[in-house]
Amino acid sequence: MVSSALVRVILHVDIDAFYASAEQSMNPSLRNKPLIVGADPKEGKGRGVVLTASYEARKYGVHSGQPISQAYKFCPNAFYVRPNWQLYENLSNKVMTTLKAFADKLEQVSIDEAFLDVTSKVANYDDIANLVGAIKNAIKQETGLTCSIGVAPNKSVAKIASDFNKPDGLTIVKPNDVASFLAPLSVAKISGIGPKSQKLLEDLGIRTIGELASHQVEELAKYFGKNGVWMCNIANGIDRSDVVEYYERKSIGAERTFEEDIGDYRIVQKTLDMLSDEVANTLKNEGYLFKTAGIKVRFADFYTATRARTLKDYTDSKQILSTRCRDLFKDFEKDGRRIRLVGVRVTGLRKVLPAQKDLLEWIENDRSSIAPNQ
Ligand code: TTP
Ligand code: MG
Repeated sequence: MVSSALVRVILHVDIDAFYASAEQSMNPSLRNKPLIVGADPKEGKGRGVVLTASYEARKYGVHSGQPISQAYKFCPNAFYVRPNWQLYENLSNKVMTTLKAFADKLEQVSIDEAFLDVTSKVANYDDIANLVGAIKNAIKQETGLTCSIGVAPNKSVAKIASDFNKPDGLTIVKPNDVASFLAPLSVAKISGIGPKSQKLLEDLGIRTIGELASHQVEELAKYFGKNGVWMCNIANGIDRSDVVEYYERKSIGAERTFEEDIGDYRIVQKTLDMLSDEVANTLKNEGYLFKTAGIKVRFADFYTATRARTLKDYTDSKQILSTRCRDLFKDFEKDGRRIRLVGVRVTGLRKVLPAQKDLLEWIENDRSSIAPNQ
């Protein structure tokens, strides 16, 4: 146990070049080679973007988000592969399960990164290297992947630290070293300060986190409101936010009991549409996709029936959900009994992680330029 009850030990773990390393772990002939995961480059004419590149390809200036045509200019001889979502999801799950065993609390923040609170697992900050070594070994053994780890007394510093030395890095920032670690770094290193805020800060003469830390908080609050106070705290190494365990929902549902039992099934169908909308809104708000749609029908005599169907792909589409529910209701269309209650429920849930959300949107917008290989 770390001596002071107030000092926490937080790890931020981020897999190196995740999609590219995942491909390399499956296909040894791609290892140690420039490898680009993303759209088809079509000899420089391809549309779409680079999702990620191996560190060997990054040497040529290739990076995430870059147009694939530009990557092709920089590195025509790289190996180009289309994304294999199922592989990344499986490996991500393995990574998270492996990490969980080492942590008091684990918060997954994207497909390849997580915060771990390990305060009770180590005696002091000098004791951390052993734990981190064990974590790196376990991930390597379970998935073939390497990761970079930042250790610090809070989440924001741990996140900056994991990015400090990549790939296969380890950066430990002891409580007494937080200020000197942060001071020379660009404000852009703070997760939550984007290019817009960076520019505004520059107008105030603030480029480094040290400059931000010593700036008058009142002036920051004037420019950025609450955010100004937040960024000043972060720059001063103050971040009390907890590592929050994910609560994974198993299902999302909604149901309606009619005031009077309903004989007109068109009303029941309309109610199913409304419930589908409700469920789809919850899915979107909470960031879930579903794979199985189900309905429940309770007749006036309290006889209750359910029907469910599993789709080919995960989705959060309102349209697909309501169409499925209407299809499922066809089984009861000829029943004739009055209906007392109907419900819609989706199961087979999967959390949409922020990185995946971008990707889903990207695929949606740009289906023509890639052919996912699954
Ligand atoms: P990152 O962890 O940001 O990147 P990375 O793991 O590829 O490389 P690093 O060694 O710097 O951590 O993102 C994880 C995965 O998310 C990445 O492999 C591909 C995907 N991704 C995108 O699809 N679009 C993006 O803009 C970024 C940044 C990542
Ligand atoms: Mg990563």
